[in-house]
Amino acid sequence: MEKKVALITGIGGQDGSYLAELLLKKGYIVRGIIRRASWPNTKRIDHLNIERSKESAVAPFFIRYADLSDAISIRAVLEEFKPDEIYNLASQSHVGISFKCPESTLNFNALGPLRILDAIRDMKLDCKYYQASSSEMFGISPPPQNEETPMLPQSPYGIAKLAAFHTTKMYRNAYGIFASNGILFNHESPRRGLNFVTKKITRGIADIIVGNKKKIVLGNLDAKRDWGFSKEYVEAMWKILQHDKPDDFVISTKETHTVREFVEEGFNLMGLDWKNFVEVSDMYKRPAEVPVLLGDSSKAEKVLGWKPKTKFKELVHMMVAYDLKERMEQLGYLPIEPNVKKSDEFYIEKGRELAKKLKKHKWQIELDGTSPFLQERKKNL
Ligand code: NAP
Ligand code: G4F
Repeated sequence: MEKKVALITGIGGQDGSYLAELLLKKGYIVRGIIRRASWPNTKRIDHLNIERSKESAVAPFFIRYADLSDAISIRAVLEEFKPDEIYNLASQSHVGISFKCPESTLNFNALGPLRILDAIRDMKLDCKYYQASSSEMFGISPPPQNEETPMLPQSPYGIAKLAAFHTTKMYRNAYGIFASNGILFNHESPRRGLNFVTKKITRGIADIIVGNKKKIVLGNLDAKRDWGFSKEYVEAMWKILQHDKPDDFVISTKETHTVREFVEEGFNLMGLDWKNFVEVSDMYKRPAEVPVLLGDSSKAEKVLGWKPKTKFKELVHMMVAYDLKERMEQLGYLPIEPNVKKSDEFYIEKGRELAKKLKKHKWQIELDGTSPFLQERKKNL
């Protein structure tokens, strides 16, 4: 049987990288697009051998330059790859930044999907289309939110995603294109971008532990989010396109927690009181906020047989462990051993040991010579 070809936009992002791994494992030929400014920031997909892949029609993996704001570039990759499945994951994905850059957010996130869908229609491509829709579209609709919940977006990002959501449905209804929406609630991982709140917290904790940073400055600690694990959510994306008909699905964990709880859980893992290390600033508050997201993904469970495994505490544990490992290796607390696999608990335990050296309430580390880098820094204090 001929291998299926999948095209992933936003392949260099958190979800794109996990989805590429999943599809390659399933035997797909995987193609991706990145925009010019993304190169060489391709850390999440470098292990897939971008440069070494031979660019032939049957090569398992390679990428091209294209941009969702450039319809010519989109048509060129569709023409070249003739994909069986398109996963449109590319977007300006930061809600806070969408208030600062509303016009480009709407251009990429609302018009980008329109450009792809219209090219599929115009070129008469026989392919399935997945749209990365978002729980941010629900805005201030009270929880729990499911496929029937009214959408009342509160940000340029949410408005753009809602336009793309309806555009996807319209191309399905009007032109018979297999176009589906995954309405995904927040999902995180060690690969999460640095300015999303979960990663900012776990990276911040690791920085505090190694003496790189004194505090984490955050915005609204009361917001509640339904946080799942990205690697499991990309499986849902694939299942949505394997369903016998195009449809829209909420994907979530059915649990919600405040930002404060995330912070507390992370610092608790280190045996520290978060209140000594976190400051709140209006700088990170948004002009309008989505107060509570809590997804009801019963339809995906029933129709697709998809269910999340990783819940809140495991997610925090995994992300803190990853950032501790990275920082402790970078600063010489631990040797870099690429071929040695240690458990997450190992890094958490090492972090706890270092945390004991932090002087309470002073945000100061006792520089006892554990790390050669810190010894050097001590000299310059
Ligand atoms: P991400 O890590 O920010 O990845 C988005 C990718 O899109 C990045 O690689 C980015 O490239 C690329 N991109 C941005 N603008 C582009 C453009 N004009 N043309 C081509 N590529 C462009 O986001 P993610 O967390 O993986 O999320 C994947 C998708 O799901 C996004 O559409 C997001 O809005 C949506 N979503 C995410 C969540 C979540 O909680 N993660 C929940 C619901 C929906 P650069 O590296 O160059 O910026
Ligand atoms: O991590 P966040 O920036 O994620 P947000 O805004 O919920 O958006 C994410 O999830 C959406 C799904 O609902 C995706 F569509 C979207 O692409 C993105 O992946 O913020 C989470 C919450 C917000 O309420 C925010 O106000 O954390 C609050 N927060 C508090 N302090 C902060 C901070 N958010 C960020 N980014 N940085 C802070 O310092």
